Amino acid sequence: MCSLWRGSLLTLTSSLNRRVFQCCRQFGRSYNIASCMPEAVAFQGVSDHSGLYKFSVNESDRFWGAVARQRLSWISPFHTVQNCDFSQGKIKWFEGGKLNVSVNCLDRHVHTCPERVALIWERDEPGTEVKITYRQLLELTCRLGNLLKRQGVRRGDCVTIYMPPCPLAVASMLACARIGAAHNVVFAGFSSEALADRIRDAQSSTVITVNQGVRGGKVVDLKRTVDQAVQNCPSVQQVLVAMRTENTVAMTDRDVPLEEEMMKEDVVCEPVAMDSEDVLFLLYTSGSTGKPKGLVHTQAGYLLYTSLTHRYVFNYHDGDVFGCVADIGWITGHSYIVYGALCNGGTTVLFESTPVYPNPGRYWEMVERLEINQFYGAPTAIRLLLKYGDEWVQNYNRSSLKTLGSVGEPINTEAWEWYHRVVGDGRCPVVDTWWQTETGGICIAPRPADPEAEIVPGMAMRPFYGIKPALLDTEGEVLSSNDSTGALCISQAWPGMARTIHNHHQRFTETYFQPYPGFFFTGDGAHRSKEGYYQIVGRLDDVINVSGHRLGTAELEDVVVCTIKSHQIKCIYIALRTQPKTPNSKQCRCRSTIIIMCLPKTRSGKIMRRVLRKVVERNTDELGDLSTLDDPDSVHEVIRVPQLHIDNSPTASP
Ligand code: 6R9
Repeated sequence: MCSLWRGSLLTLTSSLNRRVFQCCRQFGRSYNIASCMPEAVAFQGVSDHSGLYKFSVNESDRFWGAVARQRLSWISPFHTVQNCDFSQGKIKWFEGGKLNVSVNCLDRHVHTCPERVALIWERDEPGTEVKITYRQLLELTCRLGNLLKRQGVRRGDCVTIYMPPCPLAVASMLACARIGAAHNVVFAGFSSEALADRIRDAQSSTVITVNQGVRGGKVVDLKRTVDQAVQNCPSVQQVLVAMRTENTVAMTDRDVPLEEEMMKEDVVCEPVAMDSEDVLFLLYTSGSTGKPKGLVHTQAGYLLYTSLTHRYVFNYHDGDVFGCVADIGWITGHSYIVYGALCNGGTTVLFESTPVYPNPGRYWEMVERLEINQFYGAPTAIRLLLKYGDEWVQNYNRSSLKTLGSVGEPINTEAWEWYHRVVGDGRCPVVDTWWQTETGGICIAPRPADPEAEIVPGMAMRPFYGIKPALLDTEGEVLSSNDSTGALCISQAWPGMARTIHNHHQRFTETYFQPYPGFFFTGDGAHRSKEGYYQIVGRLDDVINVSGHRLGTAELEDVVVCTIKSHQIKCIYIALRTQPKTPNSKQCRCRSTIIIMCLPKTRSGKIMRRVLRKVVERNTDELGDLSTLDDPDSVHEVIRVPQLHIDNSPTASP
């Protein structure tokens, strides 16, 4: 443990009397509409969940207007709830309103419960967690905000943050929000080239990093990666360096020792009044062409949407400990570790380690030690842990768990069942949450719903309030009946959606609004069951047509994973030679390929399908941006691997 790190966090805070916060359940036990959402009492004719859902999509101005007034603290009120036009890619919410996101996430909770724990930093070394109260987090944020201002950061600038999950990373994000700067968090595992691309695209003059990261017992020289990156980034004038380990690193004139300098700053930093539609952050995601897209999220709508979904999808209540094990470098970390959770005054875990360090019991040992109530993780980790057997789970007390969440990929039935039966002892709802960087927050999930409403394994099921999904066929026609499969689109705007791609508004409209005019196109395919529940079948450019049935990779992988259990076979992938994408793109011959190999995965654990596709097409000179790959060597293995082709045209034999 670096004493400076822990010491500085503690000494940065003054001692206030410990106040016990009130853990009051807002709602009674009986099922009345207020137990769905208190605002709903004022919505005429709404008496149950399905009535509230219908109201939220049919009377979307009234719904979002009421919720925004109720749940956010405004400096000045908004005059227009929404002003959106999909044909131009124009999305504006709560115009006229002014607020500060950091005040909503910090100050207002400091007023009511200063000693409530805001962050539990679950450090790589098990059993060394650090708790930060709301009062302490506000102080860290203010000092950092003042330091950024002293270093010349102004409203409208964009600060790049290259840090592992830690309290100073969260304070850096909130400090930007406090002084009106945007942030651009880059996952602290990306290469220096990937980092440089994102710094240049965001035109950052300031980068915040740590000397070294610690993950799975290994020390990583993050500052060195930043040094390499900024050599090719003329915009960068300064690099703020926090100390995660005690090891000194070479500092140049450009570098600023973060803890030392923030100690000199005042603990009060006046929050800037921001317009609802000012930029809160950029977050880069890989596009299908391989060039990263800087998706832009703004202040009020994003904050409202993430806090509402955090509250109702996970059934989060005051006093609960929310354990999302994603990295803050992904949208899941932004929306549910930081903004949604803190806006709700929640206690949120920052997980620095890996699911298997020091052993495959890590998650569940942590659940026991921190008494986590909601656990939110990725199918890829669940599948990995499943292979190690039930004992690693059963060794620990998981009685604190109330809800289990899954995100990032389709969760196959076997993994879902194991998560539910073994991890949750069969008593916790499992919520498979579908959403994207572009959607800002969860759009489809089994909860909220009527109490006791069924949850079908491996299905995201129900649209959230204000989300109106639509399935469209390749001709661009809306599929109105149930039991149909098509391109998943969303028919009307919601406050959490991205506003543009940084510096590329045209690419934004082309990618999301032109494929199906009048709709937001998600790029995913989905099936709507007879009962009207949604099941995501995977990215649309991965959908293949087998004997007339459109099958997603999710379904195929599910079958293959269940059928083949050989230990020699590490991974199996089904790629294809088709692009049955949108009405505007040409339909190609459909040919699928099964490859047995190590999968090229992104650092967030997603299979990089576009790379596989290029390999299948023997187009290895055009692999595109590989900067997000976890192990670039895996691509060479893929290229070498023998391929088994299945041509699904009627005359071909496999
Ligand atoms: C939150 C996040 C978005 C893409 C999305 C889809 C896939 C996410 C999923 C899921 C099936 C789920 N995806 N959640 N597929 N079921 N529950 O992961 O954002 O990194 O932008 O990825 O991930 O394909 O379009 P992001």
